This record gives sequence, structure tokens and C-alpha cells, in this order.
Amino acid sequence: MTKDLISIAGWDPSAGAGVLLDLRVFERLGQRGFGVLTAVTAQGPVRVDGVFPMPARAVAAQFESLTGGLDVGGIKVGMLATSANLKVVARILEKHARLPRVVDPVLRSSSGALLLERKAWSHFLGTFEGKASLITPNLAEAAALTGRPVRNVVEMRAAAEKIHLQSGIPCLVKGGHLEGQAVDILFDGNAFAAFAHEKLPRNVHGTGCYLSSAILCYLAEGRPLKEACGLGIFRVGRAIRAAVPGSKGVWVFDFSRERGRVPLPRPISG
Ligand code: PXL
Repeated sequence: MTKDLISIAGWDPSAGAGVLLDLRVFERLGQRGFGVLTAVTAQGPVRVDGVFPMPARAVAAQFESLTGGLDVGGIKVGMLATSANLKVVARILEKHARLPRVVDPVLRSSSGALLLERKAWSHFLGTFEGKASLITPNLAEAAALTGRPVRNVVEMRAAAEKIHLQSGIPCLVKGGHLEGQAVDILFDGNAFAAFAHEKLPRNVHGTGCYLSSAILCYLAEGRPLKEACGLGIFRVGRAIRAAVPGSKGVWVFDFSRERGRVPLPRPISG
């Protein structure tokens, strides 16, 4: 059954990330997408030039008005921009404890721009404690959230465990930026799973947004966490293969080129 999914995230006018991309992923995977805006960014495909946060009360108001007439089936959280938005969104997630909720801890853009103000980083995990089904940091975000370097699979496992310990949320550490290989590590609070995939020599804008949105779709379908992660990872790989070169070496997703069936990849270790 088609579900109504909400992305709470930022505006990327190039449509490569944030709410615009999330809605396209939701609809590509057969769900209906809705958006609550936390910030407007000024950016092209290569660089973020400015961040203009929404007031926290505007974030809360958008969500309230939207959900007045909607049977929400899941929530994805991306860029938050401010500490005040972080608090408001944590309250929203807390109120919807029965729903699948995926948090992508967006801290900086690839070009280095701050997408969440620094003072919010240290209380990110505490504020979301117990309020989501999954958190999906990349290597740099896992390092920032744990205060330790995360450069290899051993450090990814330690980071996933530490993030779960500090937040009570199952954690998928994304290894797309590892040297030589690409492995994502899931720790669900009891067990680890590793998802190995092909390392594609392409810098595609918005892969993190794509993955967290895709995983939310699979969770909203009722699939268990490990299966939803495996399917989401596979799906992003296919989207990366279908991406097209944009300007200055940055590739962009092209939804018209993604086709075909989706087999489930096998986790390589328990
Ligand atoms: O990919 C991280 C990200 C998320 N959300 C928005 C962004 C970016 C990166 O630029 O602009 C709105």
C-alpha cells in the first residue's frame, strides 16, 4: 500500500540533495512524498554558497499543518541547520514513535559548508536519543559524532556501536569514502551486519539523501531493518550507475535512466 512519507530537510535549488531529491526518491520507490523545509541553501551542483535557516516555529508549523490532513507513514530527517530546529524535530519524532523514522545526521556539505551549526553537534545524539529507527552517518559524520577518527572497517564498527550507545538508535555507518573498498556497517544494538558493494569512481551529489530516503521507503513497506538497509544500499548503487556527469566533475542522479528489478544483496558477515 502506498504510504505518505515526510522529508524534513533543506532546500537545494540544484535538486541534487535535500527535500527535492527525497521526494523524487519516495515517488520512484512507489510512495507519496511530502516536505517540511528546515533551511534554504544557495548552491549549484559543486558548492554551497549560503545557508538560510527557517525559524524553528516555521518548521513546527509546517509539520502541524501538513499532518492535520495526512496519515503519515514515515519520517526522514536530513539537514537541520540550527540547534533550535534540532530540538523541534526531536519533539516531532518523539510524538511519532510508532512510525519508521530515519535520521541522516547532515553536518557539512562535501564542499565544507556548515549545514548544522557547530554548537548543535555535541548534543545531536542526546537530543534524538531513542527517537528514531535508524541513523546513517558517513565516515566524517561518524567521526564528528564520536570524537574519534573513522577510517576503516574496525573503526566503523566501533563508531556504530558508540553511536548506538549514545543515542539508543540503530546505526548504519556508510563507507562510501573508504580507501579501496566500499562497505557499510550496521549495528542494530545486538548484532553487526556488513554490506559490501562496488566502489564506483564517481562523485555523485546527494547519495546520503538518496540512501536515507530509500531505506525509509523499505521500512515503511514493513521490511525489517537489515533488509531495508540492504535494499537501500543496492538501490543507491544502481542510481549512481545511472547518474550523469554534471559540471566540474560532480555527477548528478538521473531518474529517467533508472530501471529494472531490485534483488536483495546478501550481508557478508554477522
Ligand atoms: O548531502 C547533504 C545535503 C543535505 N541537504 C541539503 C544539502 C546537502 C548538501 O549540500 O544541500 C539541503
